[in-house]
Amino acid sequence: ERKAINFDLLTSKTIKSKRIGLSKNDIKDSFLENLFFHIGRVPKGATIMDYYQALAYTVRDRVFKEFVTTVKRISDEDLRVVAYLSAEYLPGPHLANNLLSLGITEQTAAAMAELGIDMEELILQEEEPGLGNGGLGRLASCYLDSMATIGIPSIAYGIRYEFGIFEQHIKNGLQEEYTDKWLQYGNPWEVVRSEIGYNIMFGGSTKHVTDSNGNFTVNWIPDSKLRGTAYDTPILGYKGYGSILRLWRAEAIDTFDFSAYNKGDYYKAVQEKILSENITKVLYPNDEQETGKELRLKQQYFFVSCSLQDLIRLHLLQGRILDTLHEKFAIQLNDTHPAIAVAELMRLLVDDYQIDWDKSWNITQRCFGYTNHTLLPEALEKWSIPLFRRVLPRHLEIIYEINHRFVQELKYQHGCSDEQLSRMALIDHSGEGSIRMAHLATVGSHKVNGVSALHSELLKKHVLYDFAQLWPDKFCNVTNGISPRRFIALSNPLLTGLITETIGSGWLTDLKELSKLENMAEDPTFQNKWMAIKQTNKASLSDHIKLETGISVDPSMMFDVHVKRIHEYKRQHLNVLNILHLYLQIKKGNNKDMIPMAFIFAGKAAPGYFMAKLIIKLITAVGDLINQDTEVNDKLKVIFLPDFSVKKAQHIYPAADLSEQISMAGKEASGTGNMKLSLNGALTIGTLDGANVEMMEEIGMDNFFLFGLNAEEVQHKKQGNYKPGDHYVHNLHLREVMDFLISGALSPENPKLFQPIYEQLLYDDPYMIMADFESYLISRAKVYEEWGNQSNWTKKSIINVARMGKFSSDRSIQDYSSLIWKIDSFQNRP
Ligand code: CRA
Repeated sequence: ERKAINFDLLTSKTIKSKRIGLSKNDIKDSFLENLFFHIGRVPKGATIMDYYQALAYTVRDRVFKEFVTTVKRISDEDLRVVAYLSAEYLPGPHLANNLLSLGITEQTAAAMAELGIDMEELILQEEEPGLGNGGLGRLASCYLDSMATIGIPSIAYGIRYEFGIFEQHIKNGLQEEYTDKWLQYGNPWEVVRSEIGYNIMFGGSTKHVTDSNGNFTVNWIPDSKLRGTAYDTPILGYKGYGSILRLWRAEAIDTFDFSAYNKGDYYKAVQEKILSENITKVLYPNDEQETGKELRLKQQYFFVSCSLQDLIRLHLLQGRILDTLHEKFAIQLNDTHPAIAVAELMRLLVDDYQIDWDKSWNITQRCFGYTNHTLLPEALEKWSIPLFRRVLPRHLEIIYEINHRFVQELKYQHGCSDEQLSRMALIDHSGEGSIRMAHLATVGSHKVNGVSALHSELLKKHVLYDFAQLWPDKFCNVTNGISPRRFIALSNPLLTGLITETIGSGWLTDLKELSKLENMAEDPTFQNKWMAIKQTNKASLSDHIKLETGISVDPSMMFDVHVKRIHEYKRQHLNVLNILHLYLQIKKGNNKDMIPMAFIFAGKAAPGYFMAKLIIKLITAVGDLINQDTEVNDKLKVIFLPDFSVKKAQHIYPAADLSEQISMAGKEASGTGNMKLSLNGALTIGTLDGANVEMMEEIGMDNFFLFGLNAEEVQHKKQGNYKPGDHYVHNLHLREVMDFLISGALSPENPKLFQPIYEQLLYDDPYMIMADFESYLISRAKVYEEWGNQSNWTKKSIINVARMGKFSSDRSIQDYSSLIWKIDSFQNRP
């Protein structure tokens, strides 16, 4: 219990003080002060990293001021708050983004310049927190940015992995993984809150007891305990409000086991500490692939329990009772990674706070919303029951109880058949038995949403069919979006400048305003400026490519960009088959009118994913063949940029001409790279998958290169008798390419290297590459034709940008707020 904080002390007086002032001189003074008092250096002896850190602290102080102001408002007005639970975040570098949000980029650069320091160089020093695998983690960070920008009271919870996503190196064309070192030089953006910590229990057994008054309670007697400590990173919205990213780190409760120490076993005494800290050591590097590992379950439970205990503390601190928890918090589950929250909240309410089951269940269901991000069967989380019992014995009992009541309801209220019951149950009884986390999340939430219109439909039709029949109103859609601050204002300052000069700056917080650019699409002067900017961005990427790979790329080539995680369903290998086709045409002399093209790939493969790693090797092998062949390399270049990250992505998107969004229809839940590239003026070649469908609706058929089977056709073909070999027989180009693939020419040292890809395509082809190849080539022919008329291409590029309004994450957050959270933004409040 502590006294109420006097916020006024923190805001009214200090805000005006120099300490956090926003003028050039204030920034300069703070910077020098931080360099001396925080880093312990004088300018003469300081390294560039010292300078970066001093500037980071200078900016962080100013961000905290906004955060404190927002917290005061939430507390004063007793507002409803979103708690976003996600096992992954990919915030990207903070410095430049915070400067942008504070609106102090210019004066800070000037302050640094007066000290003889190049601010851009400092910005490049920052190691980004790679606390996620791909789209899901980045989406969470875009949503945080939007909640803070619009002013949705929010707190985001996650895990402070000591090692984030691995660093990808390419050696001999193969991916090698190195540990990520994001905390190597400390992290100036976070504050450790040592006083905010919770005990977390694991294992052991439960004891059911009835006391002398006849009250029934359950005691969980764990066999280990550890402590989760909060690490806070303040988040600032664009010229907006504050939010917080609260990440939990696992620590031992007693840093030392004294009984062991006293017996002289020093090693054992330290061991517990080491084991405890293991929980938050490392991010599992799998994108949409469940591993079922014990440590992963522990990670999930650890951060969920810390977060829920924290919410309960905050709730009670405001002098409220737990019966109203759902009125004050909307808790969003980012996929099933935090779905154990349903059982944990029940445990906290029923066991720790002695609230009866029905009331607790009512609170629980009304608190949670669940977002599903994938239909891929290998990504749907299931926990084996023996493992679950070992780690979370009490939660297993609670899940059995939820399941029992649910099954009774299905049977007696809804008259469901035994078949339906076994399909819908939380427990899958096959084998050793397992818990279906998507079912737990669905039953325990009041709303379930998919991440694009198509995905939400398919969710209702397949994965959660029975649930959607039972509770049609529970299901809704919120199409993903991206932060225009990070993915154009920060990453593409030249284009941002041109747009703002043309239509004003309102578009950065109301992306629909981009539609005002439509008038300019055919204006030759505007087109020229537009093209010149793209050219400059391409030249800059080309320099970067040279630096990273040693390969020269002529910036006048068409930049054809395929950047995302490497996965068979995303079909990087379909792109490669086309490159080989072009190569073979050149070799045959059919290259008269060919457009010079640079194919740029980037993306990480899960370390244990054989096919994905082989696809990387295939891309680099094709690159080695083509980039050195003087007969070909003025027409084609193939680049694999290692270690894709938010930072790298920001460099690549602005330079793209063509965006490859070519997943097999029905597999990509939404995609967000598609939006980022289009917002930077790339035209898309893509299938009717995920959010591509809605993008095409907005952008128009004429400005989008569509190809391939749609989701229904894929489904139909799969149920029929699909024979990929038929395409091999009937399509000459495909045959040539496949024969070349297996010829050994790509890997003379190991001629059979690519046989697994070859055979899978020819005999199985689960991702319908053979079926879509011809259509892809036809669509590409249209790309070449359009590229031939640069003014027309530029017009389409402008139209693409002008019609991206819908895909701002601000719109997504508004949808979540009105459909699911029922929370008003500060902006809409008096
Ligand atoms: N891998 C989907 O595949 C989607 C993001 C964010 C993914 C993407 O199509 O854009 O989520 N799914 O919604 C996922 O992580 C666990 O499932 C992704 O990033």
